[in-house]
Parts: sequence; structure tokens; C-alpha cells
Amino acid sequence: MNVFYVGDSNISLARSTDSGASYRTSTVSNAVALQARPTHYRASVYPAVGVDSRNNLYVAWADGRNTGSGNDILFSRSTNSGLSWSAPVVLNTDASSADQLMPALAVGKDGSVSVAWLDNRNDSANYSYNVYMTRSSDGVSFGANTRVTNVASNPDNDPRTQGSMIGDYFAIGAGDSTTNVFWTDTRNNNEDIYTAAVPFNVNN
Ligand SMILES: [Ca+2]
Ligand SMILES: [Ca+2]
Repeated sequence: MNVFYVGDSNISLARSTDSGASYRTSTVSNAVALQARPTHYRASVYPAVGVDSRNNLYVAWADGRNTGSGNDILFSRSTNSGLSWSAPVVLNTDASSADQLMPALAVGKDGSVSVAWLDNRNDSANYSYNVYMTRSSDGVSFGANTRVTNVASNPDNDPRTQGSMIGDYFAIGAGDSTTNVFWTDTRNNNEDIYTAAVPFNVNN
């Protein structure tokens, strides 16, 4: 059993191999607080996690460490049950200062790793978001970023909560031939649940 949590400046893992009787803790990575951003929905460095059938562990999170890049999506994996973790890599490949936030992560039956997130790269005001994703067949090398949405969403375009929790319910699942992404979309002037099935061979 793997429990991931965030402290003041770290993402950590508490792992139990005796049904929760005892835990071993380890540090996944340092995590740098999100940079200031123009949008005002809540966002955090909370990790999205997954495990494959070989017990490899995968973590993605939004992080503010990259000056000039806005907030980015970072990724790390462990192939030894969390004893050590790979150096974090940035999954979003835009060369901009846009924010990427709210990652969701899924591991397929084949061991592939898919990560989707909220991405402002298409809005020069760094405000409205699209959903982007990337997929790795081996947990190491990721394919090109794929834009999942065809219309951007203004996070404030919600009559109930003005988008204050707009990114909380993004989700992703890995099927046999598609990655299935679910997100909150405001193109219809309120919040709707949208989904798209992204074929594995689009970019990965
Ligand atoms: Ca960024
Ligand atoms: Ca609605």
C-alpha cells in the first residue's frame, strides 16, 4: 500500500507491505510552491500517482521551480518500490511562460503511463485552459504533447462558484487502445463534464 503526501517542501511516500501495520517513509522529490498566476481557482502541488503490475511507481505534480516557465508538470518514477526516484522531468514541452496545472495520471495494463493536465499555452493571457496529455509506453520516454480539447475554457465561466474549484475533478483512464480523459469544460457558459478518447497512436 502506497500513500503519497505533501509536506512543506517535499512529496513523500509512506509504503506498507504488511497491510498497514507499519510504514516506511521516503522522499519522492522536493516540490516548489506554485508561482503566482492570474487565475484564482485553487491549485496545489498535490501529486497524481500510479503503480504498474511490476510495482513501478509513478508520480506527476504541478511545480513552480522553473523561473520564466510559469508552473510546469513534473514527473518522477521509482523502479525499486520507492527507495529511490528518478530526477524529475518536465512533461509539458511548450516554450512559454504559461501555467500547467492539475495533472491526472493513469497506468495501463501494458505498463504505459499517461498524464493529462490543464494547460494555458494557447492563451497569451495565461488564463483560459485546454487539456493536454502525453503518454509513455515504458515510463521513461514520453511522446509529444497532445492537445485533447478543441475549445478552450475560461475557468471563471461558471455561474455557481466562478470556477473556484475548476480543476479538482479532472480524471484519466487507460484503455486497451485509447487514453480516456475527463475534464470540466465551460464552453457552454457553465460547467459540463467532457471526455475524449485519444488513440494510442496519435503521438505515442
Ligand atoms: Ca509552464
Ligand atoms: Ca452543465
